[in-house]
Amino acid sequence: MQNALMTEEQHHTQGFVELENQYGVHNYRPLDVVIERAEGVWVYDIEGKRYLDCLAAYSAVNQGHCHPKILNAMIEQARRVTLTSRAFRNDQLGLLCRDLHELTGFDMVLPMNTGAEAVETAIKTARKWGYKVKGIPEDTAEIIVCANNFHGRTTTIISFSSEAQYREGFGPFTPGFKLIPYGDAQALQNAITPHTCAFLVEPIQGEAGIVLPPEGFLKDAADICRQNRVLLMADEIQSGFGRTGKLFAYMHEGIRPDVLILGKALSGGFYPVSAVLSSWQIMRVYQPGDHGSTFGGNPLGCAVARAALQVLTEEKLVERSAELGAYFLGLLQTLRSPDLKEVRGKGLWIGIELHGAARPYCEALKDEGILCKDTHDRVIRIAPPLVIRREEIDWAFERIRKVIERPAQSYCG
Ligand code: PXG
Repeated sequence: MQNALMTEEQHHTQGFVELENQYGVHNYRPLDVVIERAEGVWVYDIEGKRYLDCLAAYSAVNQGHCHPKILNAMIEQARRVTLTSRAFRNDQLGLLCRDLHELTGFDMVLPMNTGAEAVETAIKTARKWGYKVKGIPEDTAEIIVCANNFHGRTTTIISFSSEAQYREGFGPFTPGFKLIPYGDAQALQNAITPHTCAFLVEPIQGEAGIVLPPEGFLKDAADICRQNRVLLMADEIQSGFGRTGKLFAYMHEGIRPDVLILGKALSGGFYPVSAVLSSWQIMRVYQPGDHGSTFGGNPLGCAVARAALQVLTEEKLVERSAELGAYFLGLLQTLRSPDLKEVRGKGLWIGIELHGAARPYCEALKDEGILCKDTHDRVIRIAPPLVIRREEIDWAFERIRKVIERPAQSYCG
């Protein structure tokens, strides 16, 4: 009905932009490209223009858009049963938990939906473990977090954000968090008290602008946590599932967190599926009724996630990310421009840091057929689906070079 009432104009980009601006809340400032379909690394807008997706929905579509195997799993499961609630069991949840155990080595899985919910779940897990197992006095547990963290948007999570805009106007905040500088093991050591139950960290900071910690930081942090009986909780929602060239980014330093937080690519972008993984010793703090979610562990999500994990393994996406990421980074590091500050990354997760605003470059890249997103004002994030091919990287690089090496003044007007 709505479609029939649309004017000819509304079928074009500006029409959709206006519709969204009129009826949708303005909590984002998207590039004005209206996507109507996608396949693999390519997305298509309503005007028929094709773009190479260099954002991959913030790493949720590592397996590529609309992967046929995940799509089939979703359709088949949707025909059988989609939601049972956890009041009953379903024939998919146990299989997903087993698959995750076999892939990661963690004993137990607590399924949720969005990333923020998984982070909230990890926080609750750490606190309960702190009280029940470590013996921290009730309501005094502390969790250490890092400056410039991004762990989601719930009230508790923004309570420990160091980004003013994420907090402004949303108080009062949840207490019990301590901020330290990212990558500073000594600061972690100094911040620990007998009340500390956990250290929550992104092994590589995504939203902060693809920030790699100094080498050895995670290893030192893991040692400090172990020595002080503090849980190391890795948020691999964006860095996980091959993005950095390892299955998980913590593997670059040969460590193993106590709690692993997953989301995004766990479902290949089809459906929100997140999870918290840990050992039996930690997860046994939960009793029936302590925590839950209507959709968490639902059969549709579990079937989709199982297929997404299979694709990751079968198509060797972790290995691809390591190999093609090094290739892409090597190309991008040959870029020359007075506006360019640094090109850094791991696997297919690359940040191009500029001296000025990144947004105009993202607009220009869009016109060249590449979609990417500025982060922290000055960083262009390059994070294509891990199914990208070498020829597609070459294609992208030529366009990125054209835009980056163009004289800066062409972006001022
Ligand atoms: N942890 C990390 C490391 C993330 O990158 C989350 C948690 C939260 O996930 P959910 O599914 O709740 O969004 C993320 C999410 C945004 C935004 O606008 C979020 C992310 C990336 C870019 C934008 O909220 N990452």
